[in-house]
Amino acid sequence: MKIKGFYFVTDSKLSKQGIFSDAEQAIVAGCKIIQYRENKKSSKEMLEEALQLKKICAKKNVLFIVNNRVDIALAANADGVHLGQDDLPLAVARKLLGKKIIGVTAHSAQEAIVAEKQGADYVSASAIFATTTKKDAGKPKGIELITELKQAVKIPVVAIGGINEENLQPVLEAGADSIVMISAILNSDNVKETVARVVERINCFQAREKK
Ligand code: TZP
Repeated sequence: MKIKGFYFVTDSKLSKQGIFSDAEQAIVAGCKIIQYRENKKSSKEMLEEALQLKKICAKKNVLFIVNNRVDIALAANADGVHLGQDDLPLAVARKLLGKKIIGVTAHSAQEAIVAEKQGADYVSASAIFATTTKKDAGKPKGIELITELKQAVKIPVVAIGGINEENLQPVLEAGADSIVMISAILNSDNVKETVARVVERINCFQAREKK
C-alpha cells in the first residue's frame, strides 16, 4: 500500500478520548495510515498499546507504523517503522525489518537523498510550520522543504509540523504525497468529523492532480 493521503499520528498527551478511540475515529473517517507515537511510557506499556492499535488497523486494512522503535514495531507485527535522524541507522533497521515499511525524517534535501539511497520507503519533511506538539522539531522550514524534497527524491514525501485546515492548501500545492496533522485533529471538537473533512480535501486534490 502506498504512503498517500492523510496520515494520523497518535498523541496520548493531546488526546481527549484516548489513542484507541482517536485511531478508530480517524479510520472510520477514511484515514489509511496510523502511526503510534509515544515516548514517555515503558516498553511493556508501549507494546501493549501497539498490539491494540495493530488489531484496530488490521481489521480495516489500515497501515500501522510505529515511531522510533524497531523493537516495538517487530513485536507488534506493525507494517513499518518511522525513524528520526537519531534512531537506529536505516541499514540496521532494514536488516531487522526485511520488507516492512521504513520512513525517515528529513530536515533537508541532503537527508532525504541519503535516506532514499539507503532504501527508505518514504521521507517526512519536518517541520513545515511551527509546532508545539514536538518540542525539538526545530525551526520551521516552510513549504519550500516539500518542494525541495519532491525534486530531490522519488519516494513519497510526507509533510509534518503545524499543518491545519487553514494552511493545508499550500502544502497540497507543493506536492506533498501524504500529510500529518496531530494537534489540528486532537484539539478539534470532533476527531471523526475533522479527519473526514481533511481526508476529503486531500483525496479530492490528489485525484484532480493525477488527471
Ligand atoms: N515531527 C515533526 S513535527 C511533529 C512531529 C512528530 C509534530 C506535528 O504535530 P502537529 O500538532 O501537527 O504540529
